[in-house]
Amino acid sequence: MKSWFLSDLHLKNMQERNGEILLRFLRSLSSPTDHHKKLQANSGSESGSESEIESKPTASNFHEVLKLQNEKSECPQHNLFLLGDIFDIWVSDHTVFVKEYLPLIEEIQMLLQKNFRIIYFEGNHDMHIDRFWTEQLGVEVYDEAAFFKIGNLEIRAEHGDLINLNDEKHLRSRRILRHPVMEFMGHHLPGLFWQWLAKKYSQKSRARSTHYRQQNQEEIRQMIRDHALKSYSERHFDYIISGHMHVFDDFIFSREGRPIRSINLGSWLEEPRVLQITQKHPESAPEVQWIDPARL
Ligand SMILES: [Mn+2]
Repeated sequence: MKSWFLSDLHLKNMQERNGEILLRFLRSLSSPTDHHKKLQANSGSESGSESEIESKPTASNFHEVLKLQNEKSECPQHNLFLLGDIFDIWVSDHTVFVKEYLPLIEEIQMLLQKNFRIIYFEGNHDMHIDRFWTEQLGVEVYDEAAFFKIGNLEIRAEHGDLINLNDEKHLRSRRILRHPVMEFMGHHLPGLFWQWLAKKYSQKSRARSTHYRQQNQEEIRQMIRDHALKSYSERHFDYIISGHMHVFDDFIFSREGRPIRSINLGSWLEEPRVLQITQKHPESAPEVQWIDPARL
């Protein structure tokens, strides 16, 4: 069984580079055979020997996905975790979003048909999405941290917008946007209105937050780790995985002689990245890999 985690693509449309990279990645999950063929074709045209090709993490990943697909009875279900802010804006079930991101929706449907479990955490750019993603697609949607048992691992997953408790501006807007009145407006005001509103604010806030992140990388990393420790004291886990902060971090600390891993997925705006956790047998140690989906 494999589980993949990704977040913070902030896709404006499917034509942008990360949109294409995401589609290619999802296709590699739903039909690994085609990609395997393509890979073989590529290896023929490249000057590198087969062993060099084999040494690329993406290539070996394909072989494994392929193997797993062939042994379907042993791995009834893979998990895809979308940890929020996948889109620059998605509110409720408005047609404007469904149309804009249709190729992605179709890939998601394909994966669901192939018995993938898809879990979507709302971020601060995708809100009240269950009306489409759960009711029409069948994706599990969460708007706060949740725990998952994957093999022998206990995983806490969340978008991560509660990591920085000093960001009062964000916390206030989170409260407002999740208020029942706003939820009502989210469902009833036209999608075009939300798209317009998001465009209006996103450029300004992105420029500001990018600057802040560059200046405060170490401080942000510390926040991510502090949040992991605090969360662990509330309820134990093996991994905590989040996004939102746009600062990649993969850190292991130890509690009661047991390793605890704190991961922040960073953002595709800096670098496309997918976390893959492979559990060959329920009791075996998990294999953790970072996949560069741009190389698929
Ligand atoms: Mn966010």
